[in-house]
Amino acid sequence: SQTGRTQGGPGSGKGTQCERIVKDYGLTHLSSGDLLRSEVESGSARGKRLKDIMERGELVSLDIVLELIRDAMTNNASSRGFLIDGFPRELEQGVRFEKEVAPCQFVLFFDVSEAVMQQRLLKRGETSGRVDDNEATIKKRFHTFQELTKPVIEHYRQQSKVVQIDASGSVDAVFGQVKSALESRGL
Ligand code: UP5
Ligand code: MG
Repeated sequence: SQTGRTQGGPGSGKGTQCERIVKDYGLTHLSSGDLLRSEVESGSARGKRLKDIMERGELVSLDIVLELIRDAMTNNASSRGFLIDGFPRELEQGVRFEKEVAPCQFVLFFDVSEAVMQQRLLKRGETSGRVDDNEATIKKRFHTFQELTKPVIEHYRQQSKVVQIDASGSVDAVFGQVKSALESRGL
């Protein structure tokens, strides 16, 4: 089955676009961030440690995320394809995931300025209850994205797997670009 990825900074609109994609293309959406947040909500001791890491805008260890995604894929084994959202966050994660779980066929990269991302996240923070939608953590998330995740996008760009999307417009405008990208890949 197909496995695509979404990439982009915090608040670039990955989750929002994934919801639209899933409706039209029948792929299974797996967000590593959402999987981590449900682990936190479970109230387990591990969840508590994860919450602290996410509150600092840092990355959760590779083994935990790998296991969560692998389990979610196993639970949806009959899917026609997976859209793995916001993952891998760093190179080593990507290399191991492709070797141990599934290769990556394409990457949708949602590109938008930090100013716009910050504005979106602060607005969401008014109601989301997310521990990381505040100015201090947003700054750290931007830093983590630049330092660790940008190189992942470059890695896939060298393999001609990246479709860069201007994610500054409306949800509909961005989805228009997503559709052309997916259709050009035969989806
Ligand atoms: N919005 C969306 N699109 C819009 C548009 N075109 N115009 C106007 N508004 C738009 O959108 C964010 C907000 O913007 C929403 O309110 C939306 O309505 C609005 P969303 O679609 O949620 O953006 P997304 O890119 O998905 O942002 P997200 O909050 O998911 O950012 P992150 O990538 O930082 O969050 P994630 O959940 O992936 O990770 C959280 C933390 O978990 C990380 O910081 C890290 O600590 C940990 N983590 C790992 O360690 N490893 C992982 O693999 C994953 C996460
Ligand atoms: Mg998201």
